[in-house]
Amino acid sequence: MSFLKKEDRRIYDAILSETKREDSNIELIASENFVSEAVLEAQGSVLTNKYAEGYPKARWYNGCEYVDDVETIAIERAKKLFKAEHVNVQPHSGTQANMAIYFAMLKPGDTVLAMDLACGGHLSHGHPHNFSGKFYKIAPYGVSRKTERLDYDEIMELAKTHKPKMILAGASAYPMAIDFKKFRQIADAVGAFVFVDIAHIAGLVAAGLHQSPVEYAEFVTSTTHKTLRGPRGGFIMCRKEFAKRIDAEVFPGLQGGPLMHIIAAKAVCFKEALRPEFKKYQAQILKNCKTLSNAMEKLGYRIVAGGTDTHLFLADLTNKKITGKEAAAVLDKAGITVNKNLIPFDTQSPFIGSGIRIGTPAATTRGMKEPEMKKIARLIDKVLTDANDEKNIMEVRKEVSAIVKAFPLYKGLIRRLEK
Ligand code: DSN
Repeated sequence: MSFLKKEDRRIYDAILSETKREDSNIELIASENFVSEAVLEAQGSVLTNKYAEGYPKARWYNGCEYVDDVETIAIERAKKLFKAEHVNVQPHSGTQANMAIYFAMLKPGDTVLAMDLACGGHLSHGHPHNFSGKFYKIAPYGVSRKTERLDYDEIMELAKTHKPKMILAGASAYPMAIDFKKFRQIADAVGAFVFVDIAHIAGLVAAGLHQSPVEYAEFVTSTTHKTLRGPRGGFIMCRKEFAKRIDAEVFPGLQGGPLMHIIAAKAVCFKEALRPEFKKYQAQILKNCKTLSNAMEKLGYRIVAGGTDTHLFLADLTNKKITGKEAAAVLDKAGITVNKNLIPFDTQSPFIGSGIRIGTPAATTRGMKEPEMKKIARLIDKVLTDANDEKNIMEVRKEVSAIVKAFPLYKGLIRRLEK
């Protein structure tokens, strides 16, 4: 970053500090990860200079021969990875990918059955302040009060009552596997189509460690930056019959020029995800998540839904006499990053939350395994048990530093940036 250092010291300093923060903390935010240096290089390339409105071989600008190659490669790799009939890699984000499905397939006021944010859904699945909640009639489904898991019989009843045009499956804070085949059956019973958002579990799906929705849903969207470990962005998979409609909705419907540097980085991410090592990585995410949640359960934490099948779990802190907001703040001080989260049927506001969401994709990328997960559970407990004791927090901070030192992030990057 020698040019940046000379040109804009404040931004250089912020990037350097963020690099150090990422290196020195244990990252447990379930939706975050660390991309490869190849992904970083692709997204930091001259492709950011190029306008390429349209699609490969059908652009509005000239000089697109190389970015055409990039986009075609990204599409082909994503199709192979997920066995999808059609892929659009242009959405700038997961929410924009989702928006394309709503806009292409529904009219304002149409009914959508989607998972309630308070039970683990996502803002773009119908939150009243999001476009989805403003333009469409949302019939929310949650989880069972008893099991805190999806109750497919109840979802079937809701579908029969509300007769939605679209049924949306997928979540951002649901720890258990989702049965997309059951969603297909529910949709068929009421004549709806199925849209699945796999942003969180895309890496697990790609690795064959979670049921794939591709054969059951007309539309599947995802981000590339969570378990999939690529650049920040979105993409859409759909059946061939909807290809033209979806592509036209993304461009010119919702977006102008695609971010070709990000599409290049998505292509690199898909290539990495097609390798056998990626499957091993995803399997380790799952082992780490189970180990960490079991260890926390042994320390007296109530684990929402009784466990995890995925890369994340929710710890209910009610019996620990600390809120999610307080817990996340004090853990951050100790160098452990998580986020506050609502638990199902929470009595706290979303700004406070009774729980924390913990995920293992990023820590697993660093090479951490089961022994580190057990240590991390003990450290989380030590912080939360004595949350007002600064000395206690600083002791944990030291232990965190010792753990991360053994798993350096981007070997030598900080030294190179400081040159
Ligand atoms: N903000 C993301 C998450 O943390 O789950 C969802 O988009």
